[in-house]
Amino acid sequence: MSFNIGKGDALLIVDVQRDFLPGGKLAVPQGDAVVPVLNRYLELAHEKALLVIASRDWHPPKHCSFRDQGGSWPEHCVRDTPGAAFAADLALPAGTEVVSKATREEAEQYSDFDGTGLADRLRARGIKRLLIGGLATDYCILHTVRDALKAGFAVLLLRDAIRAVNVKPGDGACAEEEMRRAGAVPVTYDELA
Ligand code: VGL
Ligand code: ZN
Repeated sequence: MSFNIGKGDALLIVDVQRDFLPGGKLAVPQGDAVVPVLNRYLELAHEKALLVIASRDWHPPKHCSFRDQGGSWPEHCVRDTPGAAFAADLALPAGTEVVSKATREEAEQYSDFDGTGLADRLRARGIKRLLIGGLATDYCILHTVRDALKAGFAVLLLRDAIRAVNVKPGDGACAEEEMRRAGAVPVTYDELA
């Protein structure tokens, strides 16, 4: 199958931040494994002149999702701290557009589209399809993919470039199944290149 990657496509890299990698404050198992794969997708994006967007979880110090504020996560991705930085080895190009989310104390925002204006920004650029990878499959990837489809974008889910938290075993697999049913097309690098 040919996916004809090019005009109208954008690469959306979700939350590949140090706190989500092994050793980080909310480490996703094997979260670091997405980095070299995403670097290959970034090379493809460069070859095909795709827009590249990188989102980041960008919490204030007392975000409601943190356990000591009554939430369910350890403190993570506090804005302007080293843990909130993108993975050091992720080869984001100079023109990468950054989307910051969950920036207000009182609101959780797992989706890159929630309150960020991202859909309109993409439409204004003529983007019709998104290649989506990053962390974590069962949270920010799931919510972002759902919203992308609802907003009318086609989605290629980069299934070799996502990893799950798996609070319950199987959460990641369930999320992948839900995204597929909703219309996301799972692909691997070799199928695209
Ligand atoms: C995420 C848990 C808490 C994510 C963000 O980026 O998937 N997960 N905050
Ligand atoms: Zn978070």
